[in-house]
Amino acid sequence: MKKTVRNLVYSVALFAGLSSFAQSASDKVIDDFEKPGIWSWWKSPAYTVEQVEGALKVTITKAGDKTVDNGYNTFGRDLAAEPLSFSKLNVVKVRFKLEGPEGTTLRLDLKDIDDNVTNANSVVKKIAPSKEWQEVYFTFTADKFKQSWPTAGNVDPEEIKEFLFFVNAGNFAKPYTGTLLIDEVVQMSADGIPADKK
Ligand SMILES: [Ca+2]
Repeated sequence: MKKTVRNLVYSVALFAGLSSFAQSASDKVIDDFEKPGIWSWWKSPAYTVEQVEGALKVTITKAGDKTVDNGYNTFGRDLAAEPLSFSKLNVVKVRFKLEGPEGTTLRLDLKDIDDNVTNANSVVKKIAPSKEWQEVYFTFTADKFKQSWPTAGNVDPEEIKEFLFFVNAGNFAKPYTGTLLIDEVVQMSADGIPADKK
């Protein structure tokens, strides 16, 4: 009897867990910022990062200004403990809110275990301020796995160990100051991208 009750409790818990799993089965949540503490995120001097109400709050100061990191200011996540394969799940979805007087750009580069970075054909998205959460999708097709700086090379899509985000990268003439909130970062397949967000 006890065992039956325990199994029932377990089944209900499992069902509840599955029901709350709103993503498609193949999606991989990289971070949702719900657990206390920020794990494996790092930043350059143009940013401060903190955890606020289940999101990563990135306070941006003059990103793109050439006097800081040559105008390519990054923050990112270290995935080295479990490198990711991008052969099937080749899209990164970022759920975000931009608080700022105007829009800017968000770029995502991937770094492999040999420190090669997808910077030859970088994936850059325009982002606009909003009161509601929005989603932006970074798609890494095969042509994106190339490095041009500091030397030319290939990036291994099977062994990605780091995400590097850039706000307003290289826009030297107009540095960006504002706040970016990131609610969730998800690795997913290209079929999951809504038609209007491709
Ligand atoms: Ca969250």
